[in-house]
Amino acid sequence: MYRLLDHRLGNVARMPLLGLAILLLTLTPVPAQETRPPNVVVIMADDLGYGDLSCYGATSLSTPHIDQLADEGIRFTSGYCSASTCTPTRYSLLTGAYAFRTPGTGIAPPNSPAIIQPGTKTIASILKSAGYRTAVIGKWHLGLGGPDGPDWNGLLKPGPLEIGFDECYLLPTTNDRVPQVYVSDHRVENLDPNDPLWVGNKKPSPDHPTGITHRESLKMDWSHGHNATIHNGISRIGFYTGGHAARFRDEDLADKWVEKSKAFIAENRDRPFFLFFSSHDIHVPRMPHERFQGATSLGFRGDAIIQLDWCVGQLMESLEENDLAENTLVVFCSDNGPVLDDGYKDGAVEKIGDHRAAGPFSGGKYSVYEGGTRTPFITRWKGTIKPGVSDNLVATIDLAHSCSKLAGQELPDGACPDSINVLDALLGKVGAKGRDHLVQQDNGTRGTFGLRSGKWKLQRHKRKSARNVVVERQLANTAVPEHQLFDLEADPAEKRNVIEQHPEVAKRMIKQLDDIIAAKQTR
Ligand code: NG6
Ligand code: CA
Repeated sequence: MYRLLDHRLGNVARMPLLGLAILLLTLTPVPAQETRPPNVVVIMADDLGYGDLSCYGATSLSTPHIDQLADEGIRFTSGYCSASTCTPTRYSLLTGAYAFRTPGTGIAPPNSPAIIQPGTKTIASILKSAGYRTAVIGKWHLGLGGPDGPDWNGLLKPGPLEIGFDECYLLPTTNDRVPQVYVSDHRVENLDPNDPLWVGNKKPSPDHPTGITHRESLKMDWSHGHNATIHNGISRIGFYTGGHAARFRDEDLADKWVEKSKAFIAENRDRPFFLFFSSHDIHVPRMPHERFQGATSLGFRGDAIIQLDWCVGQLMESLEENDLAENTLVVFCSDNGPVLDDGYKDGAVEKIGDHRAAGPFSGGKYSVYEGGTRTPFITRWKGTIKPGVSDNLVATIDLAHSCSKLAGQELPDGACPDSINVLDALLGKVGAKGRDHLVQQDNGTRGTFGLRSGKWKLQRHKRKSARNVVVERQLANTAVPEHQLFDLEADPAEKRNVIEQHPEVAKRMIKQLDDIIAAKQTR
């Protein structure tokens, strides 16, 4: 009823009396479902692997809230993000375009300008034009500001608000990149103008303490990179000074995302909304709240998974409290596969035990092996989705097109060029098909790609080696031929290259990959 009523009342002021009378006569009850499309909540985890949840086979820890989501919805076994690092996956989630088509979409540095240009059609802008209230809460990592980068002490635009979000509450980059402040809409929150924030990539003064000069003072040591400015006892990527009143404690991030999300859900309970809940968990530095520290035997990496699971439980509770669980499509996904040591000595490697973060797959973050992009993927819509497990191929890049359909919107010409409408598969409709194929990329290394099509997986490497194979549970560079072909049904770990046995399949897929890369769009 909401949209129609709102639209009709919007015209009242401009109507003569007779028109008003006719309007009132026609204001007969309209079934709520007809005019109010469901809310969409996308929960994106950071660096969470296929095997990191108990509903995906983990036995070293238990994730009851995410497991419940899977029990009440669909757990996908071929759910993917489109890249094995953060920025390109997020770029594609929002724009529905493969990131490899646009240079400059790799991992964004602290002072990155906005990567998605104002006016670009995104999942948020499309849902907004369908009458949704739209918000992103949590990690952004898609740059802020014009070509000169973010004006940390002024207006941080363009950013999410210029590409379809009504509101945002952000960790602007990643938790391991400076600065550790919240961005609320266009500004750093709680910034004291007398203590301006400076962010740069060079040491601001010879005596500026860093992870190198003050290593013994750190509460978590670094292993590679991450040795510049120290905040909260943790040294980071990049340098910054000032903005002290605005700085957060890493331990409080999850609570903050939940608090802001609950408020957003409650405020918008009477209208359709889109919430992109963008968790920083389980990205480094893994520093969960004190109440989760020690929750698992896996160290802070495992404890951060428990914190993420708690967040999901809180969001689901909030939907129940507001009586919205039956009117909300929830999508749970990850932005790339797992990594153990990603720059800090947090015990992830030493305490891994039997835990297989990528499940049965090889590779992980940074890799085009399946472990890099095949990740947990769950949809739930109470009362509409029939619970189950699906082998349909679906990907985060498809959410833009699929959710626009859900909201009754046609995609504008040229928008979301690689986003396929897989709504029926996401909703578990009988006979629904997912994607036919998916291109998997790493951070954007020119020429390195995976192509999944049916049971087949083609890998293309233009470099002679790739950081792809798990060696003693850590990613390592190994020599690779230019093309490899794997039969994922027989060999999910991509250990037996069968390109010589299936030259016709390889030929077809090499051409298909070349054609997709050369094309402007695939939908
Ligand atoms: C890498 C960082 C890594 C992580 C990654 C981005 C080093 C040595 N490594 O450059 O720690 O920050 O970028 O991760 O600095 S992502 O999930 O946001 O893509
Ligand atoms: Ca990530």
